[in-house]
Amino acid sequence: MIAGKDPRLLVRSQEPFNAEPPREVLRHSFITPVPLFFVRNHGAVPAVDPGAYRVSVGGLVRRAASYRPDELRARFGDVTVVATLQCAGNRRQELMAVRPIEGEIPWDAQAIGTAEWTGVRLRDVLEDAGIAAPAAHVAFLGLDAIEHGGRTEKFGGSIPLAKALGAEILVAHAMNGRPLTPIHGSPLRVVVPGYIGARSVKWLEAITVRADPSENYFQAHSYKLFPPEVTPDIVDWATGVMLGEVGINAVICRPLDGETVRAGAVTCMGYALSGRHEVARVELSIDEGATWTPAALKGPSERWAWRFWETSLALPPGRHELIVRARDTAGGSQPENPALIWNFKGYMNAARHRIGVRAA
Ligand SMILES: Nc1nc2c(c(=O)[nH]1)N[C@H]1C(S)=C(S)[C@@H](COP(=O)(O)O)O[C@H]1N2
Ligand SMILES: [Mo]
Repeated sequence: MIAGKDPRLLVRSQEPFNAEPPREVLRHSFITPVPLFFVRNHGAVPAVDPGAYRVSVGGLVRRAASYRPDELRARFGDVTVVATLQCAGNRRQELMAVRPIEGEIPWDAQAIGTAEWTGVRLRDVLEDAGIAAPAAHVAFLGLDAIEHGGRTEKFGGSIPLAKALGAEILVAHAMNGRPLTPIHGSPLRVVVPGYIGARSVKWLEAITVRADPSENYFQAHSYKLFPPEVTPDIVDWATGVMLGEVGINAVICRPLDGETVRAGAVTCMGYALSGRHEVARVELSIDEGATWTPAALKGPSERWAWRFWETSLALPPGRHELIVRARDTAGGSQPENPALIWNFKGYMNAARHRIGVRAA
């Protein structure tokens, strides 16, 4: 196992290292301990020379700059934001059960975690540099080189300028009160709460203000959404929708799928999140959606973090299918089943989560 990571992690690939915690462990704490926080790497963790490391700010700005991490902190000051990061591929396994998906990591529902991120506000850095017209997007580039289709390119992506100016967007140097570990992006990473994890670029080398979204492979090609009828052989990549904001989602963490529980009152718990609005309501059904039992929203309520929920269901002896559904404060709801939103890259599975249990 990687230094500092928990041996209970479910390792999806060793090189590059990709892993997620077991589902029942994920629900133990609102703030995910760093050893249990999922890891998503597209390439090898880059070797960073701490003495030479700087992050540059350029593009459509009046004063390009570059900073060592200590200079950045001294100039702009630290803030801490509690935020959930969720990979766009979270819950891909359920999409794969609908129809195969080739060449992607089979994430269960734990490619997600919540941390206390500390760093400077991206907006302070941008305003200090002086945003110049026709600025509309902010691009990030990492130091890690990734091979795809015979080329090598550093990992990058971008977010709209309006999002980049939000007080929640950080250039972070710490996670849960400790310096970032190499695998989570040290010395500096971006944290974009409310957006897919891919925009939270690790090992940050450059911030570039642009008129258009980044042309990096991971913005312009990968991390795009296509309708269910599009397959890899017919895809026109230009027509894909660039992913950013994360919608309403909910997952049952306990009981576990396939578990045998004692018949009677069964405690059910899980997480829900919305990157856009707030989680308004979580409900469970054991009768294929004919009736719904509300769950209580539990624990901390932080604007950019998941919401924990819990309820008790009366389960008579026999087999049961538990379904969870959530709504956000704008009335947004979840698709009824993953077949409706299947896409050949396996992104953004926010269908109602189901598990099977036996009560005895
Ligand atoms: N430089 C770089 N940044 C990156 C990645 C990467 O491979 N390289 N992966 C992205 C993806 S897809 C996700 S989901 C998050 C995962 O962050 P974590 O590994 O700290 O959990 O990092 C993002 N930032
Ligand atoms: Mo991701």
